[in-house]
Amino acid sequence: MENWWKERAVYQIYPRSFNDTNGDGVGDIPGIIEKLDYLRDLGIGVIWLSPVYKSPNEDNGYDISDYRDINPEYGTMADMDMLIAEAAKRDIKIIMDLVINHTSSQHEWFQKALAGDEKYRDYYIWREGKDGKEPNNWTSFFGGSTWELDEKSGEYYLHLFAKGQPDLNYYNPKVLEEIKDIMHFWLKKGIAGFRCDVINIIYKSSLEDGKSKLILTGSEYYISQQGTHDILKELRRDVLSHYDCFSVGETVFVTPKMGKELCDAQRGELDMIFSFEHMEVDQFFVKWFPRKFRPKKFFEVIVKWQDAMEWCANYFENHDQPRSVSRFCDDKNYHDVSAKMLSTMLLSLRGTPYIFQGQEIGMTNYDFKSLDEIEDVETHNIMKEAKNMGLPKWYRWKMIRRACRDLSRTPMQWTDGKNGGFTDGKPWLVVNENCKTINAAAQVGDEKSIYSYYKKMIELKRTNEVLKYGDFRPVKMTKNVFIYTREYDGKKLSILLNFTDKSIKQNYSGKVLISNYEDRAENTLRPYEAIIIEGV
Ligand code: ISL
Ligand code: CA
Repeated sequence: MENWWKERAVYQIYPRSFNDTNGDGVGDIPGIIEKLDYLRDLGIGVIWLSPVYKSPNEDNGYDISDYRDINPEYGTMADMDMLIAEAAKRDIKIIMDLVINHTSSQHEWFQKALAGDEKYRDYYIWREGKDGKEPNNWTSFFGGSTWELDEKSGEYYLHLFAKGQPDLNYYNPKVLEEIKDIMHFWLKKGIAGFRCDVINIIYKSSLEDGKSKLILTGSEYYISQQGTHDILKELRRDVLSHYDCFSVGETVFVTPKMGKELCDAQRGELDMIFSFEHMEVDQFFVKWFPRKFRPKKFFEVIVKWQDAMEWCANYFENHDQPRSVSRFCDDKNYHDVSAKMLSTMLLSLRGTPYIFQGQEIGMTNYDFKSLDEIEDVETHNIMKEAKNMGLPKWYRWKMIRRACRDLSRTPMQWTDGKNGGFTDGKPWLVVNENCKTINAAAQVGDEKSIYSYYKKMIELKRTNEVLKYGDFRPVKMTKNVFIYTREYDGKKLSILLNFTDKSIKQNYSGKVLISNYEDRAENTLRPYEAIIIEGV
């Protein structure tokens, strides 16, 4: 018996957009409880809950002002305890987001630091300016400098993300002790682990000027430094190893070599990581410079990571990424079949599958009409920069359509009714009008729906040893066709995927385990066809 976290499908909930029960237009914890049966029926074994902690929401909860309290918008601690208990009744485990690179600037620690309290000042990273300017040339993930002036002290503080997200100082051992306490607090409540936000950049080995201009300037001094490895080992030794839990690291700019080190069981750091390379095939350097999606490149990157890692965290979507059916397939003419093809792929790769809310019904990117419709702090910051750089409007909109994080954050589409059944009030972010046709209510009872297909794939993955533990081997990668095998204990499955709207000649034989078409076409893969066969 391997670890349970290798045997379950994970479902990511972005609470703000999941289900609103009190009509304030914001999803909440009682709303999640209400939908637990839906998730159990789908076959979900683990929920990854994006942050529900107290937060001023400059970055929708990724700016935490109290790690031991619940954002009142989402409910109370009693609601959270109830969620954990109700999920457990349905054999669903919950992992929480652990955001420890930074806190919110509203966190008590930072407030005390601003007030000049020596102890808490040392929880963050402060520097004097240089020649009347920022201490170094580092650039933020969300645009502009990583430094913000604290007028009162005349010093700057470091923030790799938004101004309201000051970075913690891991040179101060007290900070890590605080983090350990917070982790114990939640694990004792019965949660089953953490998704560790930007965990490979928490330790900054130097604050010198950075060299790179192509990716973030300064990043060579914080990506996967030895100090981070040391912290992760300590967290495993002092916290995680005392519970039945797992950790998945969100690791930006990670290479296969770094990934292997972070997940090496001997070293004892993380259990698995989210890598980014497959999410970068449709961009030049950074996501804001769009590039045409080429399936072959995507296949190659997937193969590279399947080969490199002992165990992968597979995902095609999350709250920072566009909807996969819009991005990699055809969400208009082949919506149904292409969403099912992606499902086939996601759940037949080696590793733990992560499904982002709405992916299981084939939700699509929302087509934003104006900047006023967008809430995301990152998009607003970058658009200001793009405008100042003189990029034309048509190109700025191209950037938004490729990279805006709100593309996938629009509320979950439950029904074809008002606001897609998400809220009775005014939704915090616009609901996609295609909820009229794409919604859970229409799909749950329909054997042929995308939802039902996900359900079948999840069940197949859960019960089939080959799909769970089989070796992965690429067999064919052409411009648009990807064929690979999984092999275990003398048994072999072949997975055939067609990433175009054209039929392609392809021989295959054997018993079909699952397919997104109802019949079989000899020697052909039809548009976006996906087949798993026993044999070759
Ligand atoms: O979308 C991105 C920015 O261009 C990603 O690089 C993203 O910022 C990066 O993956 C880190 O994401 C995580 O940490 C951020 C938070 O805003 C994201 O929502 C979270 O997933 C800061 O906490
Ligand atoms: Ca609400």
